[in-house]
Amino acid sequence: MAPGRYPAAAARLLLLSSCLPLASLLDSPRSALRTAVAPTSAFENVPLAPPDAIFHVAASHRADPDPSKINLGIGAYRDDNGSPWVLPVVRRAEKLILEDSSLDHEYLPIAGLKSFTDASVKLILGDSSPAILEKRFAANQTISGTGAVRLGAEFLARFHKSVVYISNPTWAVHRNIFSDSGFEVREYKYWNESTRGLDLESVLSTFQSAPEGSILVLHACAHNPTGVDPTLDQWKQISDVVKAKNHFVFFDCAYQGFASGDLDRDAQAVRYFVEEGHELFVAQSYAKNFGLYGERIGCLTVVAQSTEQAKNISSQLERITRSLISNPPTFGARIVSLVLNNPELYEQWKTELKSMADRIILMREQLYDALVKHETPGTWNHIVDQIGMFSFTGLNPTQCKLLTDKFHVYLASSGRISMAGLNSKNVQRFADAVDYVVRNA
Ligand code: KET
Repeated sequence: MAPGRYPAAAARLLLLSSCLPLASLLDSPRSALRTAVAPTSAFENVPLAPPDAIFHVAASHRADPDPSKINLGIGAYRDDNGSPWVLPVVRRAEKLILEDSSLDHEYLPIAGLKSFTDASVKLILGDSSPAILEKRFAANQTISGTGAVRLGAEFLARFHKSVVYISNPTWAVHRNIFSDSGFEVREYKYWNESTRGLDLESVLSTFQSAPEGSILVLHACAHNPTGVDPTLDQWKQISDVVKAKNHFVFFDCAYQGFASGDLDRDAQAVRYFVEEGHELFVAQSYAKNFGLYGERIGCLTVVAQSTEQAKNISSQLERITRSLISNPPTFGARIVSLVLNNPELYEQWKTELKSMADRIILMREQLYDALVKHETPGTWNHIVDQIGMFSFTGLNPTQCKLLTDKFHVYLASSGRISMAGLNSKNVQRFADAVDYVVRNA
């Protein structure tokens, strides 16, 4: 309640009652009394926030009655029929959970389900990571990847207040998370429009000239929205600058296994940085690689310099978690924990994860072939060269709008498409539409 509002209302009531005899106040119609004491709104100056770019695309797609509509907006996997896919291994785990009468609905510890966080650390860092062997890590279960980035940002706002650098372009929420946590947010140029690839020179020179100890937000793999990752050699160059300038790296890892179909390959940047001795944060999401979007299951993994530091950091993450969400939810954590800790389920998961990555790669090839066959003006190699869930097509906002208005294709105005929205039934239609807009807009 805003201070001052009620005292003002009370003063008005006092003035009213001093002018009128009490009896007439009691006699007066109730509505008049209510009008007389209504407090002024605390929200008079609240402006309308712009709609979220990605969720707005999803809502527009939902509202379109056209049966041939195509949704290439949000990064959520669809099968070849365009339907959400519950991984069979997740169904198996759900069944095991439902049949396990020893499970209850008690609160989890503040840092989450330990069998889940332990397995998450191993998944991203690798079993033989120096950070694990030297016991200098911490992990906190979070509300999916977004919650992990936010928890990390809240921690850094208290214990390492510095300038934050996010890539341009990046997942739109990065800027809001860090500015909501009180940071000055700057950008490093990541995308080279002419090569449709990584602008390594800009990345390195920005990091070189950034104030010492800056916080660098890096996509661990399958960069969103460009689908362009540094090679291992380029990661090495980035690591060298980070070391020289004592920067702090915050990896956002929302697509482990989705980029290449191989969990270890997609973790190579994080693991390289750990081997090089960097302290770091990694925000992990199980939305995409387990298809657990709505279960909001993620983890913030911390690599520290010593066991004692890791313990202290962990205690502070718990303190922050307690006031943000008290403690995290159980269901998603139980599913992921069961799968990661059971060798048979783990193997099944890896196969199913690869099948998602492979279908996306197939769609890249089919889209590329169709555009080449059309002789659509421009070069389209980037469609097959980029990796992960998204392709940064290079289509401009006018072309994107025409795709929606004329062809019922929904996508972000940046030209980013979620490859998972394409399937064997609509990829040709999409290529035809792209060919039309490129020639006409
Ligand atoms: N990081 C990145 C880079 C990312 O693309 C997403 C989601 C997240 C974190 C958060 O995922 P979570 O569901 O909190 O585990 N990206 C897709 C969905 C979204 O915008 O929320 C997207 O870009 O479509």
